[in-house]
Amino acid sequence: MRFRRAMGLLAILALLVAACGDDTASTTTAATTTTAATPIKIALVRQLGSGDYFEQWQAGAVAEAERLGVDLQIFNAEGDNAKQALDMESAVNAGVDAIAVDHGFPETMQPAIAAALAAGIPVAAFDVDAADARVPQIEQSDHLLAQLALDQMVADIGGQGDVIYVYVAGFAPLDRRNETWVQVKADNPGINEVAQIGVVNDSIAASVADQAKAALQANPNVVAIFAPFDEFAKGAVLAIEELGLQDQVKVYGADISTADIAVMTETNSPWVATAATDPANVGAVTIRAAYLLATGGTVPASVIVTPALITQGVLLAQGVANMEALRVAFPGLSTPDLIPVP
Ligand code: SR1
Repeated sequence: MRFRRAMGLLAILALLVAACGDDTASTTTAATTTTAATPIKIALVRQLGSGDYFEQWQAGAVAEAERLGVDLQIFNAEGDNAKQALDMESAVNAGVDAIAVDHGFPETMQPAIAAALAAGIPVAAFDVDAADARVPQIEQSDHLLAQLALDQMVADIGGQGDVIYVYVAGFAPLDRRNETWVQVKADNPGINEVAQIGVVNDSIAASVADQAKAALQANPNVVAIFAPFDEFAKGAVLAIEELGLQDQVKVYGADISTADIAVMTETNSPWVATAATDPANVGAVTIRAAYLLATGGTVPASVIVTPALITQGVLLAQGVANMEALRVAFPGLSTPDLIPVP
């Protein structure tokens, strides 16, 4: 009898141990499942990273990556094109799920993008000509962007006058804006481009200011500077203010930031209009495109983020002093439904 009771107790104990074992097994399984669900890895390979536009753009990209639970690895070549090509190689070797390329020259980036695609890694491109139909091209409608600023300039100067143009060839967005400038000049023979200046280095505004000052001194009848990049526009403003020409020469720019808004709205600022998107929004759109590619979704071959014309008059009238207020005043600058990822 005692033996049977002991056996019974042993059996109950065995059942309890087995039950405990089952719990342990399911916990382990759950833990393993969590570990297996590794985040999507995206590499962001940038040609440039400094300056208002590029800093805001990256902040938007990082925030969107966080929202999507993406492991985002950022490479910034800081203008070194050979390094940007090497960064692409590093991204491929890191085995990321997709690559987002931000700016870059065709000669360095097209072979690098082709290599990434050959390795089975999808690529989304912002402001870089990938020359491959598999790579969605994201841009800010640079033709429209330039047209918006130039329409304002042509109206303000009555379609005629001496103009300084700020441009550096080779950057896809600037080349597209240049096509519009060429057309506007052809359509308005009274507009006389007296000087072309421009540099992209690690102190763009200061360098352009030096160039603009010399160009203004050599051309005393200039009435406007077309500077379709905010670092160019800031340089133009510095030169005009240093020469005391605020009442004679106006600046028509591109891009916007809180710092740009401050420059545009300071007393007697010559920067009277800019055509722009919200750079943070564009960075977010680009990350969503790369995320969809990484997860088997489809992205249109061409993704356009539409710019708006932002004038000094509107900023002052609406009391816009920073990007937060600008987003409220211009709700179209936010495009959460462009390349939506829930
Ligand atoms: C050097 S390229 C600078 C431009 O890139 C982006 O498209 C911004 O709009 C900026 O103007």
